[in-house]
Amino acid sequence: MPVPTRSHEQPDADPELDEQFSEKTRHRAKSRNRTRTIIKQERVLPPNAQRGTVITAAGPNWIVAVEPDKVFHICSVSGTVDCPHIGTIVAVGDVVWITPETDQGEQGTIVRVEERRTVLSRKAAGRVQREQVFVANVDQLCIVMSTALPMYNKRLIDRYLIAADKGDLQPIICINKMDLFPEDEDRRDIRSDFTAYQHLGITCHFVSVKHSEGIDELAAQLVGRSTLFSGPSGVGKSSLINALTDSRQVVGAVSDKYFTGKHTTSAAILIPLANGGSIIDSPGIRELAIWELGVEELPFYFEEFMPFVSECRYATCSHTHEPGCGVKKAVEEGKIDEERYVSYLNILESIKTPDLRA
Ligand SMILES: Nc1nc2c(ncn2[C@@H]2O[C@H](COP(=O)(O)OP(=O)(O)O)[C@@H](O)[C@H]2O)c(=O)[nH]1
Ligand SMILES: [Mg+2]
Ligand SMILES: [Zn+2]
Repeated sequence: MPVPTRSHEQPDADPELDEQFSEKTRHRAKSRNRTRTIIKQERVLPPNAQRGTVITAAGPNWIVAVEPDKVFHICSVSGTVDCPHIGTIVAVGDVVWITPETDQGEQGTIVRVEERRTVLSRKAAGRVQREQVFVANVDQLCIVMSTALPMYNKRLIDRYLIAADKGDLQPIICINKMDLFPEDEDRRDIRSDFTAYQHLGITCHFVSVKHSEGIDELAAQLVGRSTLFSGPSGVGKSSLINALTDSRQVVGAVSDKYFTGKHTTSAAILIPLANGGSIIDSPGIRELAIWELGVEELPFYFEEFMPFVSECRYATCSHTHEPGCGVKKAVEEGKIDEERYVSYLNILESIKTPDLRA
């Protein structure tokens, strides 16, 4: 294995290489769009309707764990689904009502989608303004990155933090592959690279799945809650989830039944935890364009800027080029983390010139 190197260069994301947007997914999304779904609100439920949770996608259909015994049903979405939201009608984690088709095995039709408690979403790739919901109703977002191969991307972490804040998810940061840096000095460097986040009250875990390091501490934070694991591909999300749950069994059971061959993480999948709560494994993402984020509201998502904003000479200060900017002064004096400020500039730029990213 090559010796990993760490550099402070943060690559800019490339939406075209996004794992989630493989040609296959694109094709599937296209054919899914062809069938029109009419959203009707507060339709009366059929008497045989049953409630359940969407655990993963299987082609154009959804696998729903139906209460009370969590029996998997493969479900299509009704052409006249009763749904309180537009855009992504069904997502993993959604609580839905289905009408089972008992004579044909465990199949059904989703007739109602309940209101979402939380969402993690982004602006969908492409020119059309559309929200893409990754997952609904999770409590926590565990942002997973690795020390190297690939090295963590703080620009992406800061985008995740905004998406979590908007969608009401509690963020956690998890840096995997600590085994690649056995020297104390390197480990100290890596940890100190995250002090700005610890100051913001975000728990940072430094773990190694390979050496079973830090896994118990992370597991303790997951009990009784639902947690989405998200990050670029190759950082060890699936390995980590295997170490924390019997996900192999769940993924295996779903794959045997609904997929021919192995189910790699091509869609998000919800895995229950033995002691309460659940974990959601998801495909790697490289790009996170935040849905509905205005230039004026952006500074509010950088909480640590707030005490200095009142010192700006101009009330409309964008904290970029203006003279007498309190935020820039605080960055120069080391009171605001320079890298967080770089993320601010980066996101501001992408809001102003969305076409460059879309
Ligand atoms: N050195 C090292 N490699 C790891 C560790 N965890 C996972 N990997 C490797 O990283 C690669 C990607 O892992 P995977 O779990 O598929 O990542 P995912 O794409 O984020 O789900 C695999 O080759 C794993 O064996 C770790 O703690 N240390
Ligand atoms: Mg994976
Ligand atoms: Zn300013």
